[in-house]
Amino acid sequence: MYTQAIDTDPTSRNSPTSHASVAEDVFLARIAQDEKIEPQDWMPEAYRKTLVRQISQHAHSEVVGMLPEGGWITRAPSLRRKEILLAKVQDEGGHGLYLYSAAETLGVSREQLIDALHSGKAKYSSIFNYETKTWADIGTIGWLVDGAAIMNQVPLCRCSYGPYARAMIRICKEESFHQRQGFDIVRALCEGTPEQKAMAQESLNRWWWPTLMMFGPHDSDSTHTGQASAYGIKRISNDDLRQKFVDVTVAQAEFLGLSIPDPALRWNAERGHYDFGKIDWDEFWRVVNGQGPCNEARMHDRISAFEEGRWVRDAASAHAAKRAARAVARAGALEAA
Ligand code: FAQ
Repeated sequence: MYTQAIDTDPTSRNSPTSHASVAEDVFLARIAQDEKIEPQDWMPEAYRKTLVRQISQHAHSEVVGMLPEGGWITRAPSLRRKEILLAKVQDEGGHGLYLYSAAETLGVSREQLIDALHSGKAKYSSIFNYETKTWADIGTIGWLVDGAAIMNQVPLCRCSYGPYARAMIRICKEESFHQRQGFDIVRALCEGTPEQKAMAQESLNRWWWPTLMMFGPHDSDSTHTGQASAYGIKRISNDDLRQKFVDVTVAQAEFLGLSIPDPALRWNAERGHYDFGKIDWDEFWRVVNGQGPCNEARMHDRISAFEEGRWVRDAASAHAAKRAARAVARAGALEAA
């Protein structure tokens, strides 16, 4: 905010009298007072960039996240489960739309965002690169993955950027329903035959560690936490959210009669939290960097769906253009009359 640099250019960022400096001070004061920043407000370029990166990665995660569960819609074990899963997968698509729209308010186009995903430039959550091998995985995704998503996203309802915060409020309401439906699938399996319970345990064994990785690297290795926290985007750090998730999930696993696959997991009365084992960060970075079990298949399916839907987008645009042209012609005719 204040500088002792010898700088006589009044438009320079380092000058105490520069417009940008004053604007940034006002902006930071608004953040400190917990005011919402809206699209028409002045914002530092770094704030805009951080938001575009995070919101678009979040949007991509929702849309790619439809794929692991989407493959089970035709294989759901009953009509009721099929209807619920269909609605859940549609909800995730809707979340992607809210989030792409929120990102577009920052001056980036939908086409640019989607190109970045398809060309491999933009990231999406590591968790969606794992295989859904059994019906129990659909329960585990709802219970753990949606559970982790809520843990991470509830604080985002209070983030400083208005359109993102408002999108998150709607999304969190739906995610909490998703988490309950997942828990209900796992509960039904745990109360079923020994084979069904074993299926639930086997699924938990595969998804536990990747779910903990969803929260991102340790705070000490997180490149964006400092800046994102200063801007009021990130309210709780990666490690603190991960700890909160472990603390609430252990009791849920106990209720279900399932064991969390971590021999180091134990209650630490001094800290008032569970201690847990080491996360395999090599696996995390492999998956983030494209070498997970399903990265290739996910991008292939996503790009094919986009191409196969091109005619629908073209037809909708042609229809909208026709209606607009007709409206202009009608207005012209009225004016002439
Ligand atoms: N996967 O400096 P940080 C869902 C990257 S939605 C891949 O700590 P940041 C709903 C990170 O981007 C799930 N990459 O980063 C659903 C950065 O790389 P960059 C998605 C990851 O942003 C449920 C680098 O590592 N949720 O599940 C991951 O401060 C069921 C350094 O990391 C959101 O997107 C990861 N797990 O913190 C749908 C929530 N973690 O960009 C269908 C919003 C980190 O420099 C079915 N996002 N990276 O190239 C956030 O809260 C944050 O972006 C974090 C990461 C916490 C994910």
